[in-house]
Amino acid sequence: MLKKFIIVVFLCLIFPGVLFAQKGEVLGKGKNRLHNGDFEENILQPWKLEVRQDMGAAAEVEIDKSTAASGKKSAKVTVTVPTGTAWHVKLRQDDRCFEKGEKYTVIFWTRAEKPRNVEVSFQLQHDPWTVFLSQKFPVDKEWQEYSVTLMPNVDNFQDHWLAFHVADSDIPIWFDNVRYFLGEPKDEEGAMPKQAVDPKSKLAITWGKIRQE
Ligand SMILES: [Ca+2]
Repeated sequence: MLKKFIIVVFLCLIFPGVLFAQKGEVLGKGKNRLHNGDFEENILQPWKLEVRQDMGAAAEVEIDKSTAASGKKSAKVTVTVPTGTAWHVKLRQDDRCFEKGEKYTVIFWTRAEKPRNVEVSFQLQHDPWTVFLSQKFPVDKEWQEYSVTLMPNVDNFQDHWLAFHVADSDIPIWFDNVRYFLGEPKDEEGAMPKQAVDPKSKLAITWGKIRQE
């Protein structure tokens, strides 16, 4: 018993992610509903990389210490075999929450080895895989900040994911400083100081159509 306890404590010290809940919570305005959005720990969880090998895709993800929009690390996704269909590889965080009729904002930083696109998606994490919102953004070689604002017309408790779809290109892409909160960009609590370039293309969209994928 003591041995088991020591092992658990040891794991918690090595992997701080073990210490906090990984599922999204219903939090007040401006409070971040994502975990590990800055990729500063040497773990990816609760993010995961979904690779649809059955569709021919191949990809890998790593915590990259060589570039960051904030802190010292970011997440690098390399699609080694693209399929032309972005959602065949997705960096996603499951079990998020939103409430009907409220405004939500996701802010993230991204850059790529060469110009390419990325698709941001909010999707029901089981059949019928309802896409609550999906939006494509152009990504450049320099770090840039993007924001997406949505207003869902349904409640969702720990039953959708936020995902970045990248299988349409084999150009490596990095993500950093991802946040998801109730409110508009101005409502964010604890916003981190920007140490990268000023956002060149801060894009905002509003709630779009619900479609099936
Ligand atoms: Ca970081």
